[in-house]
Amino acid sequence: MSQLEQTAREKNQLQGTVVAVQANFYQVLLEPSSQQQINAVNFDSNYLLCTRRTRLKKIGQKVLVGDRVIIEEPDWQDGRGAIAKVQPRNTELQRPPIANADIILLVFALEEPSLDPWQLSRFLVKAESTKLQLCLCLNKCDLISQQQQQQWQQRLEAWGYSPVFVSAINNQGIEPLKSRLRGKIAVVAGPSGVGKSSLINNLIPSAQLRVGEVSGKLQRGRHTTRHVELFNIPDGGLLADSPGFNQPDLDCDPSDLALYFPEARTRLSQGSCQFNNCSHRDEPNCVVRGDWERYEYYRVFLDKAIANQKAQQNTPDQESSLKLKVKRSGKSQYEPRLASKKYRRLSRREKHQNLQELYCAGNINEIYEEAEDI
Ligand SMILES: Nc1nc2c(ncn2[C@@H]2O[C@H](COP(=O)(O)OP(=O)(O)OP(=O)(O)O)[C@@H](O)[C@H]2O)c(=O)[nH]1
Ligand SMILES: [Mg+2]
Ligand SMILES: [Zn+2]
Repeated sequence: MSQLEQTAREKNQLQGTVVAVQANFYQVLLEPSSQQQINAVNFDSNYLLCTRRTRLKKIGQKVLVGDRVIIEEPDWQDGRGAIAKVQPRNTELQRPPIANADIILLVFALEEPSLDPWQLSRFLVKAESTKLQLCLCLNKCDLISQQQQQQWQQRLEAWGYSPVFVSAINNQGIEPLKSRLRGKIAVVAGPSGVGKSSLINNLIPSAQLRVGEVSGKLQRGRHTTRHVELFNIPDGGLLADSPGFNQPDLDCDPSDLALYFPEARTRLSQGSCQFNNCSHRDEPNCVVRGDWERYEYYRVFLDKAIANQKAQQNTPDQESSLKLKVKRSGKSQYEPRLASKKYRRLSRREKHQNLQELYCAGNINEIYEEAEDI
């Protein structure tokens, strides 16, 4: 038993993970360390519906889905509790707002829609840029032959990935996938229609996500747009669905791009380029440039990342740096915007911004922001 667990037990406190937030209520999944206390009172659930202590409100401590929390004074009769403390976060994503995510479960289909290596690479680069762990899951393997599967496997291994081949409809590969997710908080990402919801329903039958239903032109699953929720995988692990999104932007720092290709990372770990700021294009004595399949992708993505960076530098975002102030006289003028809560937060958590695009589809941001501010 850890020191933390021991202290918690002595103080009659419980530990848990927030799995859903709605209005001022937090659904908390109690940790196995609390099982003794649960058994002692014959409580028949692993969940407590909690509020947040006023003290936390006063210090502006937000509680996010994924937060590990300490609950005090559980009311077992009503299944209620109060969150007294939020443990420090390991990671924090803005959209969807999830704390402590460990791993991105990137789902693509092998067929229907057919696997496009360029689109897959865009998602991979985006996911790599979050620095979270990555699990590549290729679904609908029932639609291709054994031989085709082997070809993909070899090709992706050469890229530096070891994908899990699954079929959400006939259970293939589900066990290996479960073992990769055990004990982790995973966030699902991937384009629309690849079977993300089907896969989650397979892993967690009680999730009952809608399948094959695409809402409007934004093409995102309906269930996921309402609120963020972590589903408990019966064999261990927590999983959040996310809306489908077809083309993440390549908006990373161009000089970091090579690090998001495992093939280039390997080459850079084995040697170094002549120039520190080598862009790995035409410079002499470059260790990255070479005969690997996705070197061409790197070049194309690099051009896009550079163009993206230039476009951002050339168009100062008036909206974000200035605000329109209407004076009493009725006249209006632009004034520098003081760092608003929203912008301050974004810059502080820059590291995680990239991931947002894996999830954002249109106005889903507003929906999340609203939910967060309730
Ligand atoms: N053949 C086959 N079809 C599948 C499999 N998994 C899902 N499908 C089908 O693929 C379609 C899309 O599945 P969804 O689970 O809704 O896909 P999604 O990724 O959640 O899509 P969005 O919510 O739009 O992002 C449905 O018609 C599923 O029945 C599979 O393993 N094999
Ligand atoms: Mg879906
Ligand atoms: Zn180089």
